[in-house]
Amino acid sequence: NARRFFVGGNWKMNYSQAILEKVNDALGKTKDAEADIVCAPPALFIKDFVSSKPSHVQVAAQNCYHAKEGAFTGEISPEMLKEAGCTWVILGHSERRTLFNEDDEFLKKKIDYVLNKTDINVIACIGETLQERESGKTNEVVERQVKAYQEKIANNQYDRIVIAYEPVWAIGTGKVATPQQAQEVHDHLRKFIEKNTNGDIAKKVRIIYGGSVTGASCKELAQQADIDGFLVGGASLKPEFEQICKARQ
Ligand code: G2H
Repeated sequence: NARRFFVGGNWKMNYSQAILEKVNDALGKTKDAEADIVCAPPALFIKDFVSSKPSHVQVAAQNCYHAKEGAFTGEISPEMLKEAGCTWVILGHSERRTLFNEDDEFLKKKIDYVLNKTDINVIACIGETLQERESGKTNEVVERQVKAYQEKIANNQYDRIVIAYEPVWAIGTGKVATPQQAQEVHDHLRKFIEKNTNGDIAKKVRIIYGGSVTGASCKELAQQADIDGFLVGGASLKPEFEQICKARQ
C-alpha cells in the first residue's frame, strides 16, 4: 500500500549500556527509505539515545502528562520531552491502561494537549483483552477507544498520529495475532475512521500492529493490506529489530 511503513520500538522499562549498543547496532543497518523508525527508551535515557542513534531514527517517549509544567510529581511534560529530542509520544499503551488505570477520559486530555499545544506526534494505542475478544466485543472495544482519541483529533491532524492496534492477549505473551486476525481489525478500524472523518483521511492514516511481533512473524503481517507497520516491545531490543524494520521489503 502507499502508506509509509512505520516501525516503533517500545523499550518499556528496560535499559542498559549493552541494550543501547545492541539496538544502535541493529538501527545502523537500517535506512530511512525502509520505514519511519521511532524508538522509545525509558525517559531517563532519552538523551543518551538521542546522542548515539543514527540520524534517520526518531525518538518517542512512552508516556507524558497534559501540562507544560507545575505541581505534578513524577510526571514529564511534552515540552520537556521535545527539548530532550522527542518528536513522538506513545499514549494509551495497554500497560498504562491496565497497570496505571489510564482510561479514555484521561487519554483524551493527553492527546488533546499534545496535538493542540505542541508539535509532537502521537502513537495512539488501543486493543481488546482476551475476555473481550472471547465474548465477541473486539470491535466494540476498539471503536470506543478510537472514538475517544478522535474526539480530539482535527481532520488536518491525522498525519501526526499513528494508531497502534495491540490486542492485550498478544502483548509480551509470545502469542502473536494471526495476520488474518490483525488484518480483520485493521480493516474494521479503517472503515470506522472513515465513517467519523472521510475517505481521504482513512486511506492515509497509518494503523500499525503490536503484540509479540518478531523477526519471524513480521513479514506475513506486513503483507496485509491494512497493516502499515508495527509497535514492537521485546524484539525491539534484539538484533532482529533490523528485520522488522525491513519487513516491507
Ligand atoms: C506490545 C508490544 C510493544 P511486545 O506492548 O508495545 O510489546 O512486542 O513485547 O509484545
